[in-house]
Amino acid sequence: MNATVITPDLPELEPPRSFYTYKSGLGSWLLTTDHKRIAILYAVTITLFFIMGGVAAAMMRINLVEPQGALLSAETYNKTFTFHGVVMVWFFLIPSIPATLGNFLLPIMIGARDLAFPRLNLMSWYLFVIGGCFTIACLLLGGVDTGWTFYTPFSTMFSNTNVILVAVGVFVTGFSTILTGLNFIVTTHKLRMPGMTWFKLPLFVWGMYAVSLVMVLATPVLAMTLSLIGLERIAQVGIFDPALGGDPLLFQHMFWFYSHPAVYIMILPAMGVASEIIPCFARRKIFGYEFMVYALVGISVIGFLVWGHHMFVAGMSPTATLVFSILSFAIAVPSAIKVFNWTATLRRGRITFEAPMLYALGFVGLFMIGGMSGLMLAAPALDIPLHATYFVIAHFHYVMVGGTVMAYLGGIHYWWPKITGRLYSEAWARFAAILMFFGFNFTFFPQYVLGYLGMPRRYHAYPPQFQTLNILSSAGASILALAYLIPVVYLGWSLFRGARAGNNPWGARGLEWQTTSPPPKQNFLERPVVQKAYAYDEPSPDGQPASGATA
Ligand code: HEM
Ligand SMILES: [Cu+2]
Repeated sequence: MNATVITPDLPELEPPRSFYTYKSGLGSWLLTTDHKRIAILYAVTITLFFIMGGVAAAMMRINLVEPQGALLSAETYNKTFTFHGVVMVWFFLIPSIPATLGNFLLPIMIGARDLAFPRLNLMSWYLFVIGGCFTIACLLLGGVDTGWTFYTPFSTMFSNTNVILVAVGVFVTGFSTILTGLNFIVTTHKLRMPGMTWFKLPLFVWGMYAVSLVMVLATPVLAMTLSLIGLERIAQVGIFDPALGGDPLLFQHMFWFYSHPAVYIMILPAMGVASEIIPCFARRKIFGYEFMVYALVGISVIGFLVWGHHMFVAGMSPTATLVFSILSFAIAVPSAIKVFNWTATLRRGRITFEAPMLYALGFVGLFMIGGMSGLMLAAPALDIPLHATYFVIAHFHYVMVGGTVMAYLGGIHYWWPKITGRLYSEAWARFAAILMFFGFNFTFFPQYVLGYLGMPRRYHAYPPQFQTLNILSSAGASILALAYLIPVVYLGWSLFRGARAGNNPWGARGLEWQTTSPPPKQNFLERPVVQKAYAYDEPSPDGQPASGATA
């Protein structure tokens, strides 16, 4: 008797192995269509870009220790800040949270297996890398000295550097942004699991959705602007050059029509991250959920109407100046609603200060300082003397580095146990977060004062009375650099040696905490249970008790 057992083929049910052990080898990563692996690919690449941008920042800060410039010639200094700006904006900040945390978490948070278009997702990463290669090639071939804003007529008529190469790099990356945005929009519309209604979505998903709309609508304008710069440089067609009948103001309108919304591409995801972390460590559902959603959407819409505040001294009409000023004040309203609601969530919460919470609180504080100084700049009477000074540098670093980078790191720490299945050293993580907050203020607060005293930006040398504050700022920058290095060490350690994290180490709510850590390739082994967002007042499906904090 031969009793052969015929096992039925079950192609759907893969063994419950995590997404990064189910297959190995470089090829399985470089050709993956798994949104979780693509998120890791992005995380690795943007970290490399952050390091390159950081080296450029260090060179600038070393140079500015001495009034006559300690390290770089004027020309090299110009190329250094251009490279720093281009890399940090397009190759770090814009992709940071959406491409890494968004890619990893968006499908899981809505109960889907992947994004709507997995192959397009992989292609977005390749476009990103190709764009990055152009930018690095440009650096190796001598660099660009126009600043990351490429203002004409300098960029088109006078600069004899590789403007076109870097424009191509940014142009190609733009496609990556657009495709990611489309993918997120379609995924959020089509792949939510049954029961996951729009108003049960976590605010992180709302943040990804809002930012995707901005990405898809704004980035094409950047692509056009960069193409026109190229055309003007090569063929002198007379779009921007007044001698040929063009208008340099047109360039600024086009550039900022993209680049102001782009700053919201950087900050909306950060708001999404903070809105996950704060309720979790306050053990309380977020205050005013609906208002938080409307505020996100409101910011995305008004974000398209305020670009002119970058051009108050460029020669706009007084009427345009007035309108842009008023609209810029208007955008403070939804931003203030968000800060108010985070604060209200904290009130009467049972707060604990784990590392992700420290980063999130750091984000809220620094974003507020950055935002308030933005209001000052939105008043033309203040902007006219402060424009193109270090006050502006301080303003956008408070928002982008104090805001987005802090939130990004907060998110990395919060979801680290989910992504890797491991815990990191809480003591080191708290230490790094506090050191970073301190180092950050030490670096950038003196720059507000420098700007107020009249030190212009983009100069490699300066009058001696500005030296003390510059030394302070550079000293702070070295502390900040150290604070960025520490997480690299303990997170790297955690990756190989960290204790097992378990599925839900923070006792958090949300579908991503109902699957294993790290998640299996298909995201869930069992069907997760949808609750309303931030149901900290109810027990969670995985057995975590209700928090008891007052709602
Ligand atoms: C880590 C410490 C950092 C230091 C010490 C630093 C320092 C500087 C300096 C000295 C400038 C040039 C100012 C000028 O001469 O006009 C600058 C410009 C800029 N930085 Fe940073 N930076 C840091 C981090 C970052 C990060 C993380 C980002 C973005 C994520 C960023 C984005 C920018 C941008 C967009 C500019 C404008 C460039 C321009 O206007 O041409 N920086 N930074
Ligand atoms: Cu703006």
